[in-house]
Amino acid sequence: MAIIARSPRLRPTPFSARVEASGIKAYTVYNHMLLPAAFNSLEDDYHHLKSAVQIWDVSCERQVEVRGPDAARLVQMLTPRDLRSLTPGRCYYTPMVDETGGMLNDPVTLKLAEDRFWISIADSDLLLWVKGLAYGMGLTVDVTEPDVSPLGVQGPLADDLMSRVFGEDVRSIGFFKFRELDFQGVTMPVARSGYSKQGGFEIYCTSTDMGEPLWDALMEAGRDLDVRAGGPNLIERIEGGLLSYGNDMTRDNTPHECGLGRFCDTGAAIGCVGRDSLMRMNRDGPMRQIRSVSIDGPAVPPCTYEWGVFDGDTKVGRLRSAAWSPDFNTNVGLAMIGIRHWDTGKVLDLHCPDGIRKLTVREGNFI
Ligand code: THG
Repeated sequence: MAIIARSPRLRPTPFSARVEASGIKAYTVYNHMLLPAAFNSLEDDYHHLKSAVQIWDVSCERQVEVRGPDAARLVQMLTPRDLRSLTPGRCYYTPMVDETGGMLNDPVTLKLAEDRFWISIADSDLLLWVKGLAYGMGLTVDVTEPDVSPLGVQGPLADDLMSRVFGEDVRSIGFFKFRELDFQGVTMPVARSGYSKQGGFEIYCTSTDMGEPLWDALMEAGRDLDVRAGGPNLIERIEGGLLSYGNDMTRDNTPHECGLGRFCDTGAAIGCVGRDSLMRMNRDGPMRQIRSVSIDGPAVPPCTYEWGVFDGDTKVGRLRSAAWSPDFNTNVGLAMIGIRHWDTGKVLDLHCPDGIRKLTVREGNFI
């Protein structure tokens, strides 16, 4: 397959030189930035992620900073999650919707201070929507993309590695909480979060200049832990049911269709621009929803567009992500399935590029 041509539009990151030196094999593009997709191979990276610790260049999780007297009001306009309980030092997974209740992004929102938030975005230009709302509503806020690049430390040995660089205190950081910690004289929020189910941290590197020193310090400290460069792993994130905006969901989906209803308190989220639409739809519940599925047969080819899910001649859903899972010895996937077909154990036909395969709806995620 052809390579991707480089130009300033496809932004490098503070860690790009180190990622290249680590033998990157495949990138994807995310928020107009390079995101590592594979180093050794998808499967080798997967086994290593589940057994050791990896450093992830997730700089592409760009921050939308909202700062000023109207910051809290503006951030609540974006999401049906009730943010009154979001206190400084905490992170919330926050579905963000437009006025129709359609998903615009599914970021992690950090509250740095009463008047200052970072919205750590998935792959859509959320900054433009936030700036538009701020301007249109005449709000007193600054909406910017600061020089902040998250670096993930993911895997079962993440606590051991992080404690060597940031001190033993990191072990007591709670899930989806962060602390401002010092690295070589620069303060960086360090959160217990990340796009895997293996546990770990995200360091919000607050200066491009500190990117390489930070990467090097972690690699050096973790040599005996077999630390390696890695990235969000397609197989592991499907097993864990971690959704990918643009792959598993788009603006055509509500949070409830995405199974994100547990992160919504729509009635209490006064000011959310999608509140009325979501309240109307929530009366009856969604007509389709994302389900974890297994797919028979050998390893599926890469799912580059949605594959139809059929019950006989009737299209009842679409598969959005899939990969071969070595640990579960089957193909794992995430599919949007219609209400009459989404029951656990339901067997449907998946129309793959290489033919028709059996697809089974699961009770929950694999991990
Ligand atoms: N970390 C940060 N920013 C991000 C991501 C991240 N931005 C882009 C993308 N990932 C946003 N999407 C997600 C999806 C899932 C989770 C986080 C961000 C996630 N979910 C957990 C789950 O579903 O099990 C826990 C959520 C919770 O309980 O609050 O972690 O990874 N900085």
